[in-house]
Amino acid sequence: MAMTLHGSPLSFPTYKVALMLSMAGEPFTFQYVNLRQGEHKTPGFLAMNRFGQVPVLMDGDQPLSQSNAILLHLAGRLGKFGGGDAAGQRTTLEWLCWEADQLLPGIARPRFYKRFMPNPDPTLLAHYTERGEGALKTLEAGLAKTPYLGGDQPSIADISVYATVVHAAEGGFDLDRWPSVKGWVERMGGQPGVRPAADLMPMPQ
Ligand SMILES: N[C@@H](CCC(=O)N[C@@H](CS)C(=O)NCC(=O)O)C(=O)O
Repeated sequence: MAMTLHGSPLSFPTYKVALMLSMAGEPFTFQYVNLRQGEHKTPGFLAMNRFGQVPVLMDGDQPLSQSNAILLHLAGRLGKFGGGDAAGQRTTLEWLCWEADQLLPGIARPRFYKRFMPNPDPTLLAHYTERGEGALKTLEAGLAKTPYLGGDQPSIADISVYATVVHAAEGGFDLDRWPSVKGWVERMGGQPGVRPAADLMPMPQ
């Protein structure tokens, strides 16, 4: 049965899951969730995701939440992008935890303040921008050593991190300062199935 992804094309965590499905060649149906209208806090949505956030992936009648947990589920279920051997899987998990803790807030919050808030608090913007710059520095060091985060092949760690970093300019970050990151973004962009968020998750007309 085809899977259904509930979320928004403007959401980096939703984009991660759409990218994984597309790169794995797995067909899915997209169901738009209007966050402005609070559709993610309705009883029906909360029955799928106790956290009241997008994305949710319905795999059959099983609702899955937390984007990196969904990626791990899909890597096991589809047998793709899991990170290879035990050492590669450990490295992949380390990057996934770091992505949720450091990278996503560091890039997504400045992008949210700049793109969706009329008068963002400058202290908060500076705080998260500093975290984003620190995350890009960490990423630059990692990608100077190997072509992908876990080694020679892309894994769910690359998919998770790419979904955010490819939009870094929207948060005011300049990838020209990070040549290894920039090269990796180009390599990831050339992988089969990698397409912009709006192509993978068309908004309802
Ligand atoms: N840790 C979650 C984060 C998901 C998340 O932050 N989703 C945002 C959209 S990008 C959301 O639903 N925000 C609405 C809210 O938190 O009320 C994941 O990776 O799935």
